[in-house]
Amino acid sequence: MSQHDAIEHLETFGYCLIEDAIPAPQADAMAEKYFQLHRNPANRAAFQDPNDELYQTLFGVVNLDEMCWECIAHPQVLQVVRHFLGDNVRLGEACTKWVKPRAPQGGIHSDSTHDLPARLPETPWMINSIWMITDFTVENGATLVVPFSHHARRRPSASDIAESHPVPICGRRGSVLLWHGGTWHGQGANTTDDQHRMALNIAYYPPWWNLMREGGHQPVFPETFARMPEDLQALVRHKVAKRRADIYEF
Ligand SMILES: O=C(O)CCC(=O)C(=O)O
Ligand SMILES: [Fe+2]
Repeated sequence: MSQHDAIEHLETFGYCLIEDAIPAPQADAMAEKYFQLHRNPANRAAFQDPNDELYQTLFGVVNLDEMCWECIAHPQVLQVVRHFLGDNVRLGEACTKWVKPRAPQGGIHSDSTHDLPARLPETPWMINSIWMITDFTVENGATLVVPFSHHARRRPSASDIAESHPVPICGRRGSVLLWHGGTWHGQGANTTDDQHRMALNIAYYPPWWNLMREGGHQPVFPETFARMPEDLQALVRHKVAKRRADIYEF
């Protein structure tokens, strides 16, 4: 898909898929590392919900792994993201999301809308992305998306969810799915007994967004920042700190 087609697809349907944005062997190396990071008890404090065994989100990956840096600053992705959010986009957070065998489907939701009015803004406030670190399949918990739902300009109600038809976005590892923050979506159920879905989730916001309001996000440590290439530094310089409490409100 060309950049132009990707932008048009996201505008129309609320999401787009960029296939094979990194080679599969690179995704495999990342998968090995991310399963290790999730299994390391030292990282449990950075889980979104330490009590959810079957669906684990690990925040602060940017400090734990350098392989994700290339994804955060990926030129093809940034071109799409900048079209919607402007040149001075910022990284919200990069986190890994592991859907384990027998994990139930997640709730269908829109992203980062807790501070927004019921009638959501026409201007996009966030573009989210999820890198397929393992292949995404219908069975292993591929992300579900409700096409066109960003045009509704509201959070999905219970009846919206009951009446909507989420579609799983499947793809080879190394592919990346992008969506508008207002697009209704959620993680799929993993109906297998032995297949693990690993993803790298990277959220981008415009410079006017109050990132301090995002729960669970971790700072980029100064020593991490110092090692980064300049194009990546430009995306994260607003969230450099030694401790989470120094820059986030909760
Ligand atoms: O894990 C998934 O497939 C979806 C995660 C999600 O809802 C998000 O990253 O906003
Ligand atoms: Fe989400």
